[in-house]
Amino acid sequence: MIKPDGVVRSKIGEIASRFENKGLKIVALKMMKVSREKAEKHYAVHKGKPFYDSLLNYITSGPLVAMIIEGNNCIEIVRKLVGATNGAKAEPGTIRGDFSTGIDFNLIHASDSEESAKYEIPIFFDEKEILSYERADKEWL
Ligand code: 3AN
Repeated sequence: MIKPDGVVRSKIGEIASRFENKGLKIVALKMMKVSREKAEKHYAVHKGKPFYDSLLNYITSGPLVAMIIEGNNCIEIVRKLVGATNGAKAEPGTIRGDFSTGIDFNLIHASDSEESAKYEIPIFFDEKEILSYERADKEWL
């Protein structure tokens, strides 16, 4: 998910292209403004933490771009490309390492396990919005 700061900072193309360039496949993508209710469901694991309210305000502050990405070792690779939670600590070359200076606005969210992906995807997508196609360079990936 490209969060609202990624959208207003015009990083949608830059971020999506990092996943495409690596060899992963975007199979669903949409821009939306999430309701408080959806945001609460998405960040349920953080309920009660000191940053929970500001996190919800941030994520509902403007449009975001939700994506479903597929590929070999997808979760491991995506998390590596995203970088550490705190942009100040994230390695240069990662999305957060290149564009974020802290933890409050870190441009992107990525599921950290298959289990969390299975929980998060239906919050943002209907089954019919997930499309099937082959990348033309599939044999090389
Ligand atoms: P990640 O997005 O790297 O998986 P999580 O799941 O620990 O990190 O945290 C979810 C989101 O909550 C982060 N992307 C960040 O926006 C916010 N967050 C996490 N820890 C803090 C913190 N200590 N202070 C402020 N915001 C935080």
